[in-house]
Amino acid sequence: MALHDDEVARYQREGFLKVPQVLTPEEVAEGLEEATAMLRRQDTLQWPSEAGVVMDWVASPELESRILRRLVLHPVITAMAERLAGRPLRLFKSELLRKAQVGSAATPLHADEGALPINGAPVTLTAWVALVDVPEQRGCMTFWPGTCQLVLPEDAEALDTHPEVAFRPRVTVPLRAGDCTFHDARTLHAAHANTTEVTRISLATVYMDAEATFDPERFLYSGEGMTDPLSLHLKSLGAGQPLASEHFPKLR
Ligand SMILES: O=C(O)CCC(=O)C(=O)O
Repeated sequence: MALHDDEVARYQREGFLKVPQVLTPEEVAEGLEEATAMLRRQDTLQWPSEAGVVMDWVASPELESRILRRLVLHPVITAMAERLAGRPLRLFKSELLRKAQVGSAATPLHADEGALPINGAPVTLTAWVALVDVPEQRGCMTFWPGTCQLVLPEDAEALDTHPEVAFRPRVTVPLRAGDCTFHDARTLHAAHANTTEVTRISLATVYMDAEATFDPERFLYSGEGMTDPLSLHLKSLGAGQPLASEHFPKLR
């Protein structure tokens, strides 16, 4: 399964792309079973908001699970990521996301770039893979096409008050289990709350330019007591150091 040139051109213009059925039904079933067990068993990190918990997640699930590692470094998904980026990439991080049924909060409008401690990286992108069906009412994502080309303030919480964003068209992208969206780290996106009886489970993996280096200024986690393996490793790095250790394997 490969991307067409017009899909790559659309991604470069709009900053996001939906690709149906990047996973087979068997991969979805196996991944969902593993993900469900992991989310039940492990402590999770949380994104709180005034309206409630946006979602919670297991950081770097690929370190604990051979099955999820296969999805994080899935040959079809990583080949598409490199095609969209137009350059060699490394894994930066992966998160196993859960948006709880009834009672979760919407994911606020934001772009990822300001929260990623990566510089020297012309390209950073996320593959967001649905492990259950994600219609609008289960919290599918909405993207603001072309915002990857805008220079916007870093304050994500304030972005929706900016008219240049408020009056731009947006695209809401429901996904079937096994579908994937790719989005550029500068593309504005958000997601609805999950108002269904089914938990939204997905795997979001961030890939970065193979030459990327560490930018501690953007390391939001530092000093916040984060103890997951990736955060501990990042805390050991100096400014400008290449993100090239075994934590960040090249995709090929
Ligand atoms: O899953 C969500 O609701 C938001 C995910 C997100 O912001 C991301 O993957 O960059």
